[in-house]
Amino acid sequence: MKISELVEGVLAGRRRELARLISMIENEDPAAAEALSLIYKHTGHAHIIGITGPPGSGKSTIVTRLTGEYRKRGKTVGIIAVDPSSPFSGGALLGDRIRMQEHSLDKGVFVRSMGSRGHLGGIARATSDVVRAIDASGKDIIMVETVGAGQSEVEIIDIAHTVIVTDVPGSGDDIQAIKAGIMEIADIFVVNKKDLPGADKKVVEINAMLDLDQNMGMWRPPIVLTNARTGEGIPELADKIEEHMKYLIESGTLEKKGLQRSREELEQLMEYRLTQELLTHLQNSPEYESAIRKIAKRDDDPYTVAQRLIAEFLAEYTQREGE
Ligand SMILES: Nc1nc2c(ncn2[C@@H]2O[C@H](COP(=O)(O)OP(=O)(O)O)[C@@H](O)[C@H]2O)c(=O)[nH]1
Ligand SMILES: [Mg+2]
Repeated sequence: MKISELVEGVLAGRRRELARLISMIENEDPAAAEALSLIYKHTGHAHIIGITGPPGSGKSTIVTRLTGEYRKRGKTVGIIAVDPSSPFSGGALLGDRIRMQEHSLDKGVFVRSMGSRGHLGGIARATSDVVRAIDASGKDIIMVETVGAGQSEVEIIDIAHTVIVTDVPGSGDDIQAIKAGIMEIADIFVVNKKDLPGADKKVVEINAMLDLDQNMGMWRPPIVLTNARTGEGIPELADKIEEHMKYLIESGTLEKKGLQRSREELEQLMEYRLTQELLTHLQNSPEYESAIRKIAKRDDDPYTVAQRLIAEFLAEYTQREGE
């Protein structure tokens, strides 16, 4: 398939082409970058929601329920389940897939699971590109589920407009307790499994913690009680998510964050490209190996050599561009 056809299919919202592009992103196919650059202008419309929290707290069930709610409200939905432990087609997500089956025949829903192993640019980079592909395909809402067990849930704030942190009753001191670092990234708290004892106590605990937060801005994260099994509290959660987006727009936060993200992304890409160009250039230069040997023998120091090599490269690069 030609890139232009692939891009056309993604922009038309066709499932097959979207799945294909996501596989290319996953496999770090160089053609994916070309497609991503072509679709970029068509992104930026979806409300991206991150959902993180301890394993078993009900994230996948909440995502499934929210999907139903959004479909009722006439919105299309994309879902990405990021599992840091299992490879892409691993068994851990099978349960999620079965649960999502009620939506699997719905053309307004697109579901994808991602393993976080084997991404050179990191899981955040790959996830961000996959979100973009789904965004370009015209989905109104994109939900990203990550397990609260490492770097991924902190990286989710770079991608999501709204971060939901889930917890369950009675998880105070045991291993289910949400780490402080995750609490700080929450825009909305969900205390799921409200049918279990201790749900109200959990709300009190989170509120007490929020009262102590010195860095809170204009938005105080609301706490929503849900029973994701029955769907109780899910419409309220969808309302709070919408309210948060309204806040982001009206406070100017959305625009500010968009600029910040564009700056960071551009700088990361430039850094990567520059380094690649420089290293390619050096690989063909015989002096490079001898410079390394000199550093190892203490005949030269890496600080001076780095500065010299970059200066030489830039001079040559500028000359080459000018020709
Ligand atoms: N009692 C109860 N169980 C729930 C609720 N929500 C989810 N569960 C169950 O909790 C288990 C873990 O849910 P899952 O959505 O896979 O959690 P995840 O690991 O955070 O994605 C499943 O067996 C769900 O059926 C709830 O509100 N109440
Ligand atoms: Mg899950």
